[in-house]
Amino acid sequence: MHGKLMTISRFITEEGRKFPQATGEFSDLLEDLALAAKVVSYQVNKAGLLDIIGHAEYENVHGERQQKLDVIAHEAFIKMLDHGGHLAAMASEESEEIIPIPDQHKIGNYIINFDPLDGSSNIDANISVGTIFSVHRKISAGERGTEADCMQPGNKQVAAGYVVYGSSTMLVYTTGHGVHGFTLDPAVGEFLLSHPYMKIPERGKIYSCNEGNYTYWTEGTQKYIDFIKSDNPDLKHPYSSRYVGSLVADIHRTLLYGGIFLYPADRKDPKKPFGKLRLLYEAAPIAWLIEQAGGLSCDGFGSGILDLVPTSLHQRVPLIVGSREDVIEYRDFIRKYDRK
Ligand code: P6P
Repeated sequence: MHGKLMTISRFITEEGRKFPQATGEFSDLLEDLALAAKVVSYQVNKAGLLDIIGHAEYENVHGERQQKLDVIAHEAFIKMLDHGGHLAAMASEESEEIIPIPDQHKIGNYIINFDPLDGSSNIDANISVGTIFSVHRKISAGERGTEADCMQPGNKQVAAGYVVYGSSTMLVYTTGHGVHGFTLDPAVGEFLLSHPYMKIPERGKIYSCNEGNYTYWTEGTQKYIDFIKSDNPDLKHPYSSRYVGSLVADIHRTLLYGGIFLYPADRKDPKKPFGKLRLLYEAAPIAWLIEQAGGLSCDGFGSGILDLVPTSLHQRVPLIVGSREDVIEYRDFIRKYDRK
């Protein structure tokens, strides 16, 4: 037996003892999340067999055709989380409005923003997909949670993380005391601690972005990408390009191997001037997680992601995130070429 097998429940409890201010309620919420992740993992891994691949009958709130697994994941997280007594409201990518806690259930002191199944357009190609979640304390006065509780800046998060449904299912989270990774052992149905205190390398050798959008990026972003693809002697080392097109898969690799992930603002679609990714349940949790692992994040316009004050539930934001030295180098190009 390699070292002691630490389940996520035991780890959360032991970590909770180190930080007495963390209430038991908070630990229970994380355990509910882990349970929901097991349910979704089972569905995702069985997708091909249970004929739930392919488009659902209708489109989601953003006019995107909703994959059946999207719907299953969305409903699984709601069903697993709405009766634990820890939440006052939820917000999901798949729901235009916030999701209230049913009348018959106890209302708690936290809210959760989540993307139930990010990257779902890749499901048919059997590419890794993921769930992303962000937890805040309720701040509104009334009993029930409100949009204002969900629309807090990333620097107010109390927990954030993702589940990556890949060759194995992993849950990676932070509560502000480091980043910890757990791998699901299907035999026992437990998430076991496999990556304690994860740290992102100071600098990586991989850049990750959709270069098909190059024409639409700002000059600073274009010059940065040109630089890391060049043989400029100022370059610390050559870079490789890796882009899955599934946010959780690209971020998980960036966390483990280092480097930089970019979904910058682009002028491709005037309706989406800030790129494709959402602030509340994609960029903010990812940015906090990477910063907790020693990395950096920015929006390409001079702000850190965690300082952005949300203005709408599903607002989009550019996301540049990764190894400290790589993000600092990117910011230098933005400062040099984009500051008018
Ligand atoms: P593009 C998947 O659809 C997703 O929402 C993220 O998971 C991913 O990072 C991004 O879109 C990919 O977008 O425009 O490069 O295909």
